[in-house]
Amino acid sequence: MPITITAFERSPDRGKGLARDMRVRWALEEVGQPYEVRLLSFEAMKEPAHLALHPFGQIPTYEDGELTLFESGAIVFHIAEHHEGLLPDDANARARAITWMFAALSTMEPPILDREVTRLLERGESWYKQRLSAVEDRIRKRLGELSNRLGDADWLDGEFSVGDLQMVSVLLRLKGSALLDEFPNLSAYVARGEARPAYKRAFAAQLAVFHAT
Ligand code: GTB
Repeated sequence: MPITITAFERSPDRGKGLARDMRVRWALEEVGQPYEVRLLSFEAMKEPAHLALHPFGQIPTYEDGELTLFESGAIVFHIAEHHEGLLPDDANARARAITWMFAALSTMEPPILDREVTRLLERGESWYKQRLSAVEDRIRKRLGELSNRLGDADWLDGEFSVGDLQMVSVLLRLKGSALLDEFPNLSAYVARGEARPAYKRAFAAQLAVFHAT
């Protein structure tokens, strides 16, 4: 049985590749593992068959033989640990790549998610502008720190790793915003990620779903 992941039957992002199956697809493409995709409607995600795989009724999930996983971070980490290509061999470099993966998900992504929630759900509030500005300041601070660390390097720690895959995926949520444009080295870093053949294959695959449905 091939690896099977789940994804939106009809992604609300209309094929922009922002749903989290994209990170899993990208990781699988980087390590050269074929996979199948089971597409789910919002209704199907909340049905018992899917809840048995994912307690929160979300995508993505990952099935490989007897193993079922949920949480894109855990899935991508599992793929990186079990296949060549996303983690360095040297033990210390490997630990640093894992650190960057966590930094992407637990330091960079939360304020970026806050911004999305604010823009989506709080626009009508009297305090909307102040809140958005405060959230954007928090993001700007983190981007500045990341930009300083990256400097003029291509990737965060030597060769491309799972840390870069997650960091680029998180920063892509800001693509097109003035925030990312304030940091040209980060914009170029994101563009380098998008230029990887594995990213392009993953992106095309999720876009094909949007066009087909
Ligand atoms: N922490 C989990 C993970 O990383 O796997 C989060 C999973 C998650 O948020 N899944 C979302 C989902 O299933 C899809 S990706 N939502 C349906 C539900 O909860 O009922 C999040 C997402 C959705 C839409 C966009 N978009 O339109 O731009 C971007 C990201």
